[in-house]
Amino acid sequence: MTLRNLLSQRILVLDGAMGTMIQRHKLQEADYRGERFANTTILQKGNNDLLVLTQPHIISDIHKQYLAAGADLIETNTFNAQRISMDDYGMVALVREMNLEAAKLARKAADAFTATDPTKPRFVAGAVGPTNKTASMSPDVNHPDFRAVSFDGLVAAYHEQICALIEGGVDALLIETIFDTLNAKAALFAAEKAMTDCHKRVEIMLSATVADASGRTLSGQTIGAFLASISHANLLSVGLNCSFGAKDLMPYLQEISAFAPWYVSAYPNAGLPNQFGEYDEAPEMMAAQVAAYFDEQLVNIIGGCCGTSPEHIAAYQQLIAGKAPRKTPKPTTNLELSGLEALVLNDDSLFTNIGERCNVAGSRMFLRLINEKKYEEALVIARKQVEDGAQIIDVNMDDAMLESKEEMTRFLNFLASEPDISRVPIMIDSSKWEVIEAGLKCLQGKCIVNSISLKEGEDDFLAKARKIRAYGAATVVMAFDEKGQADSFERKTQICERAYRLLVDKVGFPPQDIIFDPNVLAIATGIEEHANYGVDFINATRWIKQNLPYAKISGGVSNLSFSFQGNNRVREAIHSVFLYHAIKAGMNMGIVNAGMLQIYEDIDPVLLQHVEDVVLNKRPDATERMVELAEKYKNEASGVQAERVDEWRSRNLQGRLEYALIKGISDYMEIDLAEALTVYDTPIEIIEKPLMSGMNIVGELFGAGKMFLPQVVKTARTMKKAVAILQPEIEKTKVPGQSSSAGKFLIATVKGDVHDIGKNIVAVVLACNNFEVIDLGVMTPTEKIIKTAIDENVDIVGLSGLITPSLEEMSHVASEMQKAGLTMPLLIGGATTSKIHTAVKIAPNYAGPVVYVKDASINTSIVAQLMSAKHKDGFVANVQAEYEALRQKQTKKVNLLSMDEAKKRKPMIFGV
Ligand code: B12
Repeated sequence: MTLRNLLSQRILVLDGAMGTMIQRHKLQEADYRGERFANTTILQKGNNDLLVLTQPHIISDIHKQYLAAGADLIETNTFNAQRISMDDYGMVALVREMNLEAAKLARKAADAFTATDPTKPRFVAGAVGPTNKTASMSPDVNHPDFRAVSFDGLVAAYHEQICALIEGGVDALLIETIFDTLNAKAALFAAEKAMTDCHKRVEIMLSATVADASGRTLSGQTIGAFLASISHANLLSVGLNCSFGAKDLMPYLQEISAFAPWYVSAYPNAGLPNQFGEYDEAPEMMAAQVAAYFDEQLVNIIGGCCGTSPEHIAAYQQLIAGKAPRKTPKPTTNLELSGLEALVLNDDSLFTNIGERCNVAGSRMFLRLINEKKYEEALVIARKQVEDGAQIIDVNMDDAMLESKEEMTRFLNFLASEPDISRVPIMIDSSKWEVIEAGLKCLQGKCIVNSISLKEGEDDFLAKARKIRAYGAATVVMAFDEKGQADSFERKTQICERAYRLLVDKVGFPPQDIIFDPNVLAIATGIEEHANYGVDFINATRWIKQNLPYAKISGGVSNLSFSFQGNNRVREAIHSVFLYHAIKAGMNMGIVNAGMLQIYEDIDPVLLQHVEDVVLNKRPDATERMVELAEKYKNEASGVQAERVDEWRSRNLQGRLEYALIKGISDYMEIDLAEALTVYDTPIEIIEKPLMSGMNIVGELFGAGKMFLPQVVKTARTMKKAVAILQPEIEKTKVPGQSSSAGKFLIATVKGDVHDIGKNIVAVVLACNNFEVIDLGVMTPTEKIIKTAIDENVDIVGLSGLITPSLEEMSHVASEMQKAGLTMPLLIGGATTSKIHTAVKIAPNYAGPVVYVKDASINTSIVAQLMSAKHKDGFVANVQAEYEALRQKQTKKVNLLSMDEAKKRKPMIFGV
């Protein structure tokens, strides 16, 4: 029976703490040294890993206690047994021996228990700790790019340790207490290498630790980002250990459990140590908390970390009887990338734009700053792109006068120190493999390599692809082969298909991690063969989408309009038209200059016609006609900046406000809003009528691919500015003389959602109605909402959400509120929410009142009724009756007919 087989049948129990069990022996310096190291000069007290050599009976005895308590799986005493940590004790030379001995001790103990009862086989996991150094962060505040340990240094240390553990006979490796995912990626890299070198495969288990209530690792990654970063690994299990006790670990475990395509483990510590350094959570207490993991079917492996003992393990062992293990979800076919946060791209995702300004070959300013070693200033360029809506940042250091490899490493290390920037995934862009590899060694997140190709033949292509996989990145594949760059539809599709088959069949590369760049080449060059380049790209994109499942398509958009350099109006129009058609054909992402995109709908009709002709190669004289027309725009500034002031300023008030919003022009907001205040009854009406109508147009254009994210970000800023201008006016509507609080209102945009304009408006309006508003901001985890609701004893909770996944998140918050025993009203709002969804999917999860609210002004009256002792019950009863009716109606709708009945009722077409 293998570990994997057994896991498919039941929950397995892992052992508990080693360190705190050793502490019970109150060992002194001499005990640690034993006879063998009596004369060593460095103090050894605390070097627990050394005990496998100096006090092996103590370690053996702890293993046996855990096995006797029922553990199926015990860990070797090797948490720190690698050269990086052992350097502190001057014991580097003993690393191999320690790991071999530790594995043998655990093996012997486990085998002895298996021999007494072969129906319960026992297994050994080689413990591989995080080391005492972190590869993603600088220990020196003055030098954010400094690293105390490198990826290569970690790989060498882990390789030595893991080889010895495998030779010593472990069944699995448990890479644990991960606080920096880059360290873990180095351990995974080393484990694969060690298994190849030792000609033996063992299972790999991973376990991360969350640092604080933010639910992130110490190096700043969310659980989702962590999962994406390790998605390349061939794992047995993933999970969480240590942290802050079983209860508080629950929400993070729920998240891992929902998504991880492997078995899930949890071995929390016995709470945080108290003021005396002791752990308070007794076995019965923890068992009760752990029981909740089983009830929710969250785990496949349970165990204990710091402060837990054989008594804890025995208690868990009793609990698992009859409990079903967690079911493993199907592996995803989404492209999952990450920086500090995850970026998941599926078939429904909108176009993803990649910021192109951190490229020394494309931005003179960036090149100058890198040349002058002004990294802090270069970071401003990266930050600006993220603020403007870039979801991935491309970094390129390919300049003949630069030490590209060193610059790539340094800049990526600097980037990692800026959470606002490093929250997005990075695209490592270079034509030199050594620069790409240097970049791969710096990033804890799952990044994209840009790019590899068949230029140097299959062997080179396969070797690079395997390396990329081992580092855990996705890759761009250029349509380039031994014969050169693909320029026709046939060549593009042929090369992409060949590359796809090689990657998928020979390397086992997940198809969703392949991003083809079928080459965006310049059109309208006057050379006839170039005329169809745009069309060939678009058609190749469509073909790839249809024939190479899950692969993505990207491209460098600005190349297309190269012939019109210096003529920004025309270039912007060409980019927008091209993107409009390429996205429809399936283009998923592109390297674009966010500042060089026109809104498709707004392109001057004559220009649009000419650009469509030239991009889609619609007529033989398209280039000629375009060149001729381009003359007209030559001296005009960028269409994005040069708004035709006169025309739109003469529209009516609603038209002007809408236009300003859609274009993101704030310059006239004060004047127009002052006028609006004389026209509309209340300031809130201005928000809800003309401004909202503008935002809705933006939403429609965005949804139809006619507006791109950076443009929407600009719009959002303008809307926020408008709300800020109106805020003092809204405050003036405050009822005078009412000083005491009308109640406490907690409001939050739910986890995974960044939209906050609507939420902020609701908060302002409530505050003006004398509510004490607690605003938890965006991306709020459920547990934070619940904790604040309890701690602050709020009267009402309001959730905002604008993207589809928020709907499910809101249902989840409702059920967690129910579990926490809350009863206050729950209000649901935001563009994607609806009365029907609230009634059918959210309200049934929560016994307290649940009310869908369409907008901020209705909210005021709803809240007033909910706070009124006189009206509350009647109002709630009405809402509940209405929602019940909606649920009934919905149930009827989905009641399907039987096959016979359906046949009977088939429509009579042509009398048949
Ligand atoms: C502006 C905007 C953005 C901005 C947000 C900036 C910000 N700080 O909020 C940016 C550019 C960052 C953005 C990003 C994205 N967006 Co967006 N965005 C919009 C847009 C155009 C307007 C939203 C808005 O602010 N409306 C104005 C406010 C005032 O309206 P409101 O929020 O509905 O609020 C009112 C009421 O609903 C109510 N209310 C709201 N909340 C609450 C809460 C309570 C308790 C109560 C009582 C009432 C209430 O009161 C408010 C005032 O009356 C909408 C389109 C649309 N029509 O909604 C798309 C839209 C919501 N976004 C969309 C998408 C897909 C995205 C992205 C995924 C795009 C991408 N590829 O990355 C990302 C999401 C990232 C994430 N994880 O959340 C889609 C969602 C589709 C879906 N069903 O999932 C939309 C619908 C656009 C579309 N048609 O495709 N977006």
